[in-house]
This record gives sequence, structure tokens and C-alpha cells, in this order.
Amino acid sequence: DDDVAALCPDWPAEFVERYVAAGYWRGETFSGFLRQRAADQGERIAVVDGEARLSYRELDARVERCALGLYRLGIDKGDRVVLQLPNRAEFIVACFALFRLGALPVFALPAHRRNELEHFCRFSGARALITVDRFEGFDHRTLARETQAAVPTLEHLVICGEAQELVAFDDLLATAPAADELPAPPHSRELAFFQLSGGTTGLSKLIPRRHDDYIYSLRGSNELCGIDADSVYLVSLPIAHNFPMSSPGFLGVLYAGGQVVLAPRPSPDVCFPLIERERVTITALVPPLALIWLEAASRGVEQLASLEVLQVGGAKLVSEAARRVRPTLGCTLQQVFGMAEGLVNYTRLDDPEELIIHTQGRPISPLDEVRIVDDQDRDLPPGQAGHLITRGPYTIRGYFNAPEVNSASFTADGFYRTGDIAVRTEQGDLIVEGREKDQINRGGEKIAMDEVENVLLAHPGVHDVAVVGMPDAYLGERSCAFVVARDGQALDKRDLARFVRGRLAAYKVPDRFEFIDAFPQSGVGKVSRKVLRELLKERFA
Ligand code: J2J
Repeated sequence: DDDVAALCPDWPAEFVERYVAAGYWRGETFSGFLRQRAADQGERIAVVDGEARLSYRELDARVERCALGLYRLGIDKGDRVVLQLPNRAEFIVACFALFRLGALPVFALPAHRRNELEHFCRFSGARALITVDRFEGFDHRTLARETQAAVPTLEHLVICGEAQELVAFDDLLATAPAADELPAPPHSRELAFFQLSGGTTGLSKLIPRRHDDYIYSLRGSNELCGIDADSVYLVSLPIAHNFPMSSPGFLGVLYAGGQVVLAPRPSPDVCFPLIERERVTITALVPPLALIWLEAASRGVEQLASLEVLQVGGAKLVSEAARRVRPTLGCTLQQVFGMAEGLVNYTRLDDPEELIIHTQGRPISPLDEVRIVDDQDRDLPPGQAGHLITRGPYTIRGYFNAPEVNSASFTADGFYRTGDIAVRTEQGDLIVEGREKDQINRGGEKIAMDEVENVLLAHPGVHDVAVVGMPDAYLGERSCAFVVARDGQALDKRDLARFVRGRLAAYKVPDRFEFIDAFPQSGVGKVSRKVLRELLKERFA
């Protein structure tokens, strides 16, 4: 679909030449490398999901069947397909099947609800939604039907598990394609999929990623994370998130010919026995989960004997917790400071312990350009905190179909404004100091304040609302909604929470509601979030 590609800003030709000449962009594609692994080491295990173990040959065969099933359904090159699946083998099969067709997955999380899913389907013009029957007590079929009723392009609903009247995922796998039955595979310079932005202004933006740039980031990550064919990676976080997908994530490990183990949930009672059973060598967590694992491991660490590396990222890990990782878990900590838009920084496995504890690492690539600048985009010297902006061989040049957002989020010469405040040390290591974007980072899960505000504003009893972050020892931040009720209305916190929960992912439901008569204003009639945060501190005290 040429229209879609035209709406995704690309690298200028001189940069393409530079990244190709450096040997970074090599013309590989996702389905191409999976084929290759199936040919080279077909009998080795690729994916473990519960009791099921798929070899590379079996995975590749399933991918081919699934590609044919989707193709016969009418999914073709360039078509967008929203994938909303938990950590199951079907996610990986569907993902590679879409890659094979040159169709473009849009990666939703199982936590997403009506507003988010409708937005992803509508904004991407999706033709299909692939989801699960039930997960964590929630019926995704109902959500899928509601979404279809609201989005005219959405022709097909595919369900993993009990499909009822909808298309059963397993039925798509019925037939192996004959030699020339599938269309030609995509080219490495073409779009591969859409990741989701954390969002700062309202709804999530779609992040266009291509085979060449993403696979380069996988190769670079593998090198820095010590990944090879003997690595066993546990997917603890939701598999569709960029961190467990690419840093090095399940895609990096499959690229290296290693083994991917899927955990249905990230809790120690699920993950520790899996680590022991499968001899897991590496996994990735967000900081609050790392704290839970540290707590659980202090009661007995025997099950974790095979674990060599624990990666922590998505939000800042406090140094007191970082310091406890090696002594408690017996493995190396790797801090990961990344973003779905591109740039990923890692502490190196052989860095001195103090660097691992106190910094968020340095970029993957020698061609990552990272600048720390002041409010006028002037470069700041090492040691001084400023705005982090970046461009490079795997950082996008713009979001899908968002010219206005793009002109604010990217400099004229293509640097992405991360919205993070960081310091670079003399040695080139980055330390994240804070954030300037209108976003709450709730233990790695990103919340755009105005998305939540807009939902609450639709509640009949709400006159006005402002959402702010509040410091939290466990999650780093939690969210608080300050609500001004409509004249004479008595509002119930539980009712407001339910109202949000029906529309948005549960992690976006405000942790706290505060009722207030009127908002403090700053300057030109703008609500002062700063004053609200001060108010919170007072009410806490
Ligand atoms: C502080 N803030 C961090 C860290 C991300 C690997 C790892 C994480 C992500 C991710 C990812 C942080 N310390 N260690 O995609 O591939 C905050 C920053 C950043 C934003 C990006 C990956 N690691 N952050 O978290 O797109 O504010 O990606 O800009 O979800 O998370 O969020 P996201």
C-alpha cells in the first residue's frame, strides 16, 4: 500500500547510503532470517510456550501456513493488522506470518481497552484484528466486536482460543502453501510494523519501523547483551512492548538462533520455576518487577542459578535497588534506557559495577548521534543536564501520518526530541535526570495525562480535570486526577475509576482522585500542574 509508506517519514538518501556503507543495513528481512535459521538449525528449539516446544523448522512451517491462511482471508502486502495477544506462541507465529506477507502488524497490548483499540484500528485503517478469547478475566471477543462496529475498515476478527462465530486462529494454519502460492516477500527497506508511542499529547502515535533499521538494532543489541545460539531468553514483560521485542528481546534471540521462553505473567511464582526448568540465561524487567524479584529471591535463589543477565529498563532504577541485583540474584545487571522510536542505551556487561549501578548506559551504535541541549537547542557540555535529542541508524524520522506532531517532535535536521532530561558524563555514559514531556511513567508504563483527562471530561458529573504524577517509592510515579465537579454533583471515586477502566488500560486509571473547587491558574488561563503537585504534597503530609 503506497499511501501508507508515503505517510511515514523516511531517512534522507545520504543517511541511507551512510548506514548501508557502514554495513549496518544489510538487506535482511524478518521472514528471511527465520527461513535461514530453519534451514541451518531446524531441529533446535525456538519457542517454548507452556508444555509446547517449537523447533525452528516447526515455527517456520507454522509461519508459512499462517501467512497462507491470512492471505486467503484477504490480507495482503501493506495491509495493517492490529495484534493484541498475550505472551503466547501465536503472537510470534502471527507476527512473522504478517512480516512474510509484507502486511504491517500494529502492536497493541493486552491491557488496552475500547478507546485505545478503536484508535489503533481506525488510525491505521486496519483490515483485521488478531486477539485472544479471554485473558486475565477479560473477554477480548466482546471488545473485538465493539471495535469492529465502530471501525468500518475492520473486516476480520481472528481469535486465539475459543473463537465462537469469529475466525479461529488455528483454522488459519490448515494448509501448507505450495511453492508459489504466497506473494513475493517484502524488501528490507520497506515498512515492517508499527510500534506504539507512549504518547504525550493524547492518543498514541504509530511508530513506523522497517526491516533494515530494526534488524540492525537487534544485531547491535545481541552483541552488547551477549546473545548467541545458546542463549535462553525469558519473555517476562508483555511481548508486544518494544523492550522484550527488541532489546534484544525475543526477536534478537531468534535472530541469533537462541531459545525464547514465554512467561504468561511476570511474577516470581510463574517465572522462577520457568527459569529453572528451561535454564534461562537472560530476561528483562521494569523496575517495580525487579524489586519484587529481589524480594522473592532473598527467600531462596536456587531456581535462578542459570540466570546470567537481568536487564532493567523502561523507567529509572534507583541505585539502591541496582546495587542489590548482583549479590541477591547472582547475575549481572544491565540497565537499558530505550524507546520505541529508536535509540537504545545499555550498560555494558563488563562495565565497572559503579557504572552499572549509577548510569543508564550508552547507545548501541557508533552512528547514534546523541546531543544534550538547552532550550535553544545549543549543545551543553558533559555533566550538565539538558534535553536529549538523537538521530541514527534505527531512530525514526517521524511518526505515521502526523505532520504537526512531527514538526514539534523532530528538529529540522531530523533529531528526535525524546522529552527526556539527561546528563552525559565525560566518558559518554547517560544518566536520566527527569522528563519534560506531559507523561507519567508509572513503573515503565507510560500515561499521557491528557488522554486520561479527555476520558474523564466525558463523564457527566465532571466539569474539569487535571491529571498529575505523584512520586511513589515502588512505581517511581503514580497518577492523581484533580477533579472539579459540575455544579451540585456529588462524585464517587469508585464510579470515576470504573468509568475510566471501561475505556482505557487499567494502568491509566488514576491511582488517586482529589476533589477541588477550582484550578490554580498559571499565566494565560492554563491549569498549573506544578501548583497541583505542591497541593498533593501538602495533602500527603
Ligand atoms: C529512565 N527512563 C527510561 C530508563 C526508558 C528498551 C528499554 C525501554 C524501552 C521503553 C524500550 C528508561 N531510565 N532505563 O523501548 O527498547 C523512559 C524514557 C524514554 C521512554 C520510552 C526499549 N528506559 N525510559 O521504555 O517507548 O522516558 O520504551 O523516553 O515505552 O521511557 O518509553 P517506551
